[in-house]
This record gives sequence, C-alpha cells and structure tokens, in this order.
Amino acid sequence: MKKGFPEGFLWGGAIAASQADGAYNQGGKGLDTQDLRYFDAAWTKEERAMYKNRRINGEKYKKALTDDDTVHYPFRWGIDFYNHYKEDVKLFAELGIKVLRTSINWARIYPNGDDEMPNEEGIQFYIDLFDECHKYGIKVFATILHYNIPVNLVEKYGGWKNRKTIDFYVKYATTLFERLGNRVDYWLPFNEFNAGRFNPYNGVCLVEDQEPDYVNAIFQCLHHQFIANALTIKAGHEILPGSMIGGMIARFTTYPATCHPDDVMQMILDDQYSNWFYLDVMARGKYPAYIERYFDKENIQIKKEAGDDMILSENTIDFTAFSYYFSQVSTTKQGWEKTAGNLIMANKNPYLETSEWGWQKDPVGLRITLNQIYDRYQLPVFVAENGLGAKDILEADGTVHDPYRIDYLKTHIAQMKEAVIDGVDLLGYTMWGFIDIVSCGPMEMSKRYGVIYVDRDDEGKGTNKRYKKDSFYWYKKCIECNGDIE
Ligand code: BGP
Repeated sequence: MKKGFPEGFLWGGAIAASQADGAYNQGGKGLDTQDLRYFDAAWTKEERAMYKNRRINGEKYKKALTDDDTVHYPFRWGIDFYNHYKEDVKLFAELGIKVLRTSINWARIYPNGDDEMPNEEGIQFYIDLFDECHKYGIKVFATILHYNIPVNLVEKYGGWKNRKTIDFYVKYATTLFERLGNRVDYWLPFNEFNAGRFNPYNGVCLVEDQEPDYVNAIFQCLHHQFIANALTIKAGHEILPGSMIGGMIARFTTYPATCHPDDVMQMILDDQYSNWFYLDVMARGKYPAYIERYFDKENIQIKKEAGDDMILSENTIDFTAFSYYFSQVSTTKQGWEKTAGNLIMANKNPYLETSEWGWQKDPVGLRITLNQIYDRYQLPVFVAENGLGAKDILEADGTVHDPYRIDYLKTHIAQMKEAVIDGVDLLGYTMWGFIDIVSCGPMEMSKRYGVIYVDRDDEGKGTNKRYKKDSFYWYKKCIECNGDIE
C-alpha cells in the first residue's frame, strides 16, 4: 500500500499568460481576444460580481486606444509578469515549487495567427523565462492555448468556426515543439477543453449574440479543436519522441440531488455532457455514443471530414489533467444556477460551504474525482488547477493573514493524498494563481488565489510589489515535507 505522495511529486503553481503577463503591446505581440475583454467602470459592484463582462462584438473593440485603456482592460496589464519574471521566478524558487504551469501566448509567437514567420522576440521571451525556471530546478508545464487567440484570426477567418484555424494552430504548436521543445517537460494543447461549452467566449472565442445557430457553432468549433489537439499530439510525438502531452477539462464533480433513480440518471447525463465527453474524445480517440444521441435529439449537425475519425483515434493524450474548484448537484427538479466567476455553478449542496463568490468548497470531491478519472482512463493524472479565490488584506507591515486559504489547501491536499493511497497515479499539483493575477471571470484583482500577494487593485493601481502571505510559508512547508503536513 502506498503511504502518500511519491518521491519527485510535482508540487507547483499555475498561471495563464493573459491573466499574468500584461505587456500586451510589447515585444512584437499582436492583440489577442482577451486583450479585448473589458469591464465598464459604470457597472455596479453587484453587476461585476455577476460576471456580466461584455464580450467583443462589432465596432466596440475597434474603439481608439485611450490613456485609461489599461484600466478598462485588466488583461492588458495583468501583473506585468512579462517584465517581472526574473524576480518572480526567484520567489517561486524560494517557495520551493518543482513545476511552473504557464501558458504561451499565441499572439506573442504569431502576432496575427496567420503570419508566415514567428516573432523571434516572442520566442526569446519564453526561452528566457523557461531558462530562468531551470536555473532553480523548476520544471515547465506549458499550456499552448489558455483562452486567447490572435484577434486577426477571429476577424479574418471567424476563429475556430473555420477549419483553417486548425492549420494555424498546428503550425503555432509545431513552432513551439521545434523551438522550445527541450525546455518544456509537460504540454497541454488546450486549457479546460469543456470551456468551449460553458464559456464559449473564452473556450472557442465565439461572440455569443452574433451567432444565429449558437449551440451548433460551439460544437463545430469544438470539433475543430479536437482535430487541432490530435494533430498537435501527432506533431509533438514526432518532433519530441517520448514527450508528455495531456488533455484537460474543468472538472465539475457531479452528485445526484437524491437517490431517486431519475436524479442519478440525470447526474450521469450531466456528467457525460459537461465533463466526460471531452476527455473521452481525447483519451479514447472517438466521439462517444451518448453525444451522438444528444446531437440527434438537439438536431446538432457538425461537419466532419473524411479522415477525422482516424486522426482522433491515432493521436490520444498521454495524461489527463483537470482544474477543480467545486462540485455540482444534478437534479431533474430544478434548473442550473449561475454564480460569479467563469465556471458554471450548480444547485446548492446543503452539506457544503461556499466561497465569497458562491463556489462550493468540497475537498472530498477532489478525491472522488481523482478516483473517477483514473478508473476511467488509467492514465497518469495532473491536478492542473485548484485554489481559493478570496479578498485578502495587505497589512501596514506587509503581511497578509489568510487562514481561509491555508484551510482550503490543507483540506484539498489531504484528500489528494488519500487518492494517491487509493492508487491514483498522480503526477503533480499546480495550485491555481499561486501568485495573484487578474481573475478570469469577474476580471478583478480583488478575487485573489495567490500565496504571493501583488499590490494592484481592480483599477490597476498600486505599487505592483509582491508580498508573502501566511499561506506562502504554509505551502513552502507542505512542499518541503512532500505533502505530509498537518
Ligand atoms: C479556470 C481558468 C483559469 C482561472 C480559474 C479561476 O477555469 O482556467 O484561467 O481563471 O478558472 O476562475 P476565476 O479567475 O474566474 O475565479
């Protein structure tokens, strides 16, 4: 029987380029779709909290740049990681992480997405960043696409709706394998594959109110992403034999509201529809029958090309990965509720407490989900995101007391350890937003996940200085004793 985390377990931290890097117009970078998301300063706090950020459409995003642009477009400044990475990586090394998960920004490598040659300055940035990590013995877990594509691809081709985007994406990924390959230890072609369904703007970069046949368009985009994913795995395995290329979903652990068989059946359907479909295609290499049945029922018709089925079946993932923040409850009796944040939220579970943003905290759900995913695919697993978004207070003496975050981490890591003892082949844990970054849903700095505090507010004001929270010392200790912590 295993006793706990294996030697060499990859304790780490995760961020995404659009939420951290800033420098949206430096180093030859093109505009990407997250650079265009903005909040309207006129909104009430409640409105912002409900994630009513506007989506790009038509003329809105073509408006001339003004001085206060970075205020209204938080993703354009992030935490300016682009210009601070050296001091930040030094802090990461002090924290003791073994792996950094970050995303590469497509628009930094190919500013327009369809350029003939890559932007050398963009490639150099990642060479420097990854070398800096290696200097401290920190491995690199690179997400190839985390929610943003070059704007030009949306304007000129319709983004993922167009099959041509597959070729642009595979060319981009191939450039990364060729130029950065020996500096990356784990690859993830797409962040949260199911985001395309629950958050189409982020996931497949669709503009909601402009789509007449919205759901059909989403599944068409997703099909193109599945093919892009498989062709990327093919290219990666050819260029870098033995490379580890994974598939990720946002995992909504699903419970039935009661033991009524109808609720249990509903849970199975919800689970297939919101979770399994995506990993099933990537890990098993084909569309499952239950989704074909769903397509039939909803009259969804997607265009596939001859050869697509073979591309999917011949190029499956090497490991599974998921983000886990909360569990959901399925029932035939009520509809779904939406809460703040970029993830959908299910009906209330009376046994669980919620975060300030209404996300239900469920550490045991993490053990359940690890067991389910490992049982289903028998592939190594990565917990690619997990953490608590909360409002922190920076004290006058530079300390931040965040016992709620320590409690969240402690309880989730304890359950992860149980899953390892259950037999799950767990590769690592990259805590989400371990340095404060702009939150993805509400687009605010005040929803903080980090063990490192960044002095920036929702309007982008502040010194941008980094401070260690109490949780920094806790996580450091946890890593030092390989998760064997009370
Ligand atoms: C995941 C995304 C991340 C991150 C996280 C927390 O779905 O992959 O980018 O944002 O959710 O969400 P939020 O920032 O809305 O709290």
